[in-house]
Amino acid sequence: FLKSPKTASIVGCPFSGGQPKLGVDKGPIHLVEAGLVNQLEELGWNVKFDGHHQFEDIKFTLSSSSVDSAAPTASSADNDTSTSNHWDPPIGILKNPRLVSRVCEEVAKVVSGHAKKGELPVTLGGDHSLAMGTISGTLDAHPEAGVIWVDAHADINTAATTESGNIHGMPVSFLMGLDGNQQAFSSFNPSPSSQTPFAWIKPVLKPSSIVYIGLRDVDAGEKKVLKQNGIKAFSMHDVDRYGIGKVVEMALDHLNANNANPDKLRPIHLSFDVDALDPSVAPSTGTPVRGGLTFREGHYICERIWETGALVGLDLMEVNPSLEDDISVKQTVAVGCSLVRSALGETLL
Ligand code: 5AB
Ligand code: MN
Ligand code: MN
Ligand code: MN
Repeated sequence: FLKSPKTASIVGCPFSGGQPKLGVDKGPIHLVEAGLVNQLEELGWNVKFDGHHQFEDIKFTLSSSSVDSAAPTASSADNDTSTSNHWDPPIGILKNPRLVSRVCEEVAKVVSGHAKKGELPVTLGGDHSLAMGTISGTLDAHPEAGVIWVDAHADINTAATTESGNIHGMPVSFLMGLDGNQQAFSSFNPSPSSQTPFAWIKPVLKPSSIVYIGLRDVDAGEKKVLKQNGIKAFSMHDVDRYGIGKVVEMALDHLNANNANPDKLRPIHLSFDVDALDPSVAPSTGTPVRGGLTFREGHYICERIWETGALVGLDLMEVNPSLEDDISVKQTVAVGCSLVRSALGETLL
């Protein structure tokens, strides 16, 4: 994972099934239409973009092998994730579990394929449930990789702790194979098969292999999970106390303290939820929380990670161009593009 020669593969994931608000599936289209591919080429990258993944075949297959006897129709494969489909009823309160699982399984294959060719996969969401796919893909290609998760939220609810049932608040728990999920899924299906949702995920993300930056809206159940598993997290309180420079050094040190090969920096997967930024900087997102990262703090994280030379995977998630007014949408899309550029080596001077 050297800084050159370099190919970035854009994986556009217009997917919203991990949460109830329509529009987040339009995020990747807007980011690309704003000129992201060109911008990265201007930075010297060879950019591969083979179109946005539509996942239509997944919806069609799922709706055709409907879990109840209702006749599948083409219209049942539409994009409305605000209500549950008859072919994908909730498991416990988890919404769209089969669809989210299959889409992420597909994303994992795509990301791992690009990464194994030595490319840098840049996944554009879409909602953050997609990180089950992107991080599974990265870890498949780079088993020793660590994750830096930049978000207002910890996204580590289990089936036992989630109060919303929105799977975009849960991806980290599945990547770690936490107990709350094991229990819920074994009571749903005592003899899990490869068809059981999320059974494909190899729960290989160790609690010591992820570090959070930007947290400020963590559910009570999630706080327990973070504590019990000794997971390192830098909240906005820490950003205020230490400054972003120190926080990112501590985050990098934490990942590299658990480095099997101390001579070499651990590869890094950066999963950036745009809601980590303050809503005044990135208003068009589904779960905004005030008191977030400034424009510069967000960019600094990306720049510093680029500077390590260890970046092997990048996600830019939760841009929702259907929320807020036109100016806010433009602003959010522009900041999304500029975060990606910073992570891919755009320097200030
Ligand atoms: B996002 C909440 N913790 O579980 C939940 O935007 C919010 O990917 C999750 O960070 C936010 O529903 C998920 C309340
Ligand atoms: Mn591709
Ligand atoms: Mn978030
Ligand atoms: Mn998130």
